[in-house]
Amino acid sequence: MTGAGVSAESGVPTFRGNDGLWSKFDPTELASMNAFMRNPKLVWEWYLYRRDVIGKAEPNMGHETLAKMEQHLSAFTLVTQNVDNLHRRAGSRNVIELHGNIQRNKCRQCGSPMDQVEIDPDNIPRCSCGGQIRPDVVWFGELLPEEALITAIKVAEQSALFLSIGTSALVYPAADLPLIAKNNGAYLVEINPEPTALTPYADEVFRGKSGEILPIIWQTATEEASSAEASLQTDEA
Ligand code: BV8
Ligand code: ZN
Repeated sequence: MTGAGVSAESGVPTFRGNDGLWSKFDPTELASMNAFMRNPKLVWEWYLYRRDVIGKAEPNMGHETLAKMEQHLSAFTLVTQNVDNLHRRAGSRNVIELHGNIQRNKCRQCGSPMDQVEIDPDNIPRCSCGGQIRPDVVWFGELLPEEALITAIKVAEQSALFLSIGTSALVYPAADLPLIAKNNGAYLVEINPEPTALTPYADEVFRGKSGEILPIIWQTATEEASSAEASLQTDEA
């Protein structure tokens, strides 16, 4: 499971870091339905600003390594709290987006997708049903997409290894997933330069940047796998 920290090395500010998005704004001030009802122009300006930052960002070695893992491992699932679409741009296919995707729009009323609509914060477009167009992300106080959450819980329950990468593990119900995995026997690994709420429960902690640590983990794992393969062949020979 990944959080905003995975995109930090791509230049996308995290939420809680000192350069974080939240340092200037309070999340409930902007990432919530009542913020949108109170001031839809401000909320859309904030999302258009973030879309612009994300549009200029490139996936980093952390995103790319997770895409490689998906290609080479039979039982691998990527769950993300991020809405920045960088996992898909790095080549990940089966991405469970718990909090939606900032590149998508939807109608606030009927929920129909409205991705092609040009957004002018001063004159927010409406759906044919009359509903205002909003970003297709999960706001505070909103339920997560049911299908995504149910699948993520099922995968966490079945996992033998759960990597919590670049997340402060503060936002629920996403923050429940590593503990569900651990309570069902998974080996729990945290990759984060800082300690988090999850650190005390982790079986192993890599204290560093995911863009540096993930490639090393993958390199080591593939080297060990190929040497194990080689020794197997010599034994059989
Ligand atoms: C819900 C999309 C049921 C939008 C996001 C009162 C009223 C209502 C709800 C609540 C309430 N009190 C609590 C709640 C529940 C609330 C919640 O958990 N609040 C928290 C703050 C306590 N949750 C919800 O509201 C959820 N819905 O509960 O519905 C319900 C319904 C009605 C009433 C009650 C309950 C919805 C939560 C989803 C919110 N949407 N995003 C948008 O993006 O605009 S959350 C947003 O913040 C992100 O998606 C992400 O999930 C979260 C940020 O967390 P992180 O990803 O962890 O990022 P953060 O900056 O915190 O940490 C970055 C980490 O990276 C750090 O640890 C840092 O050290 C590390 N790092 C930095 N650099 C690197 C690195 N790591 C690795 N490498 C690096 N280079
Ligand atoms: Zn509509």
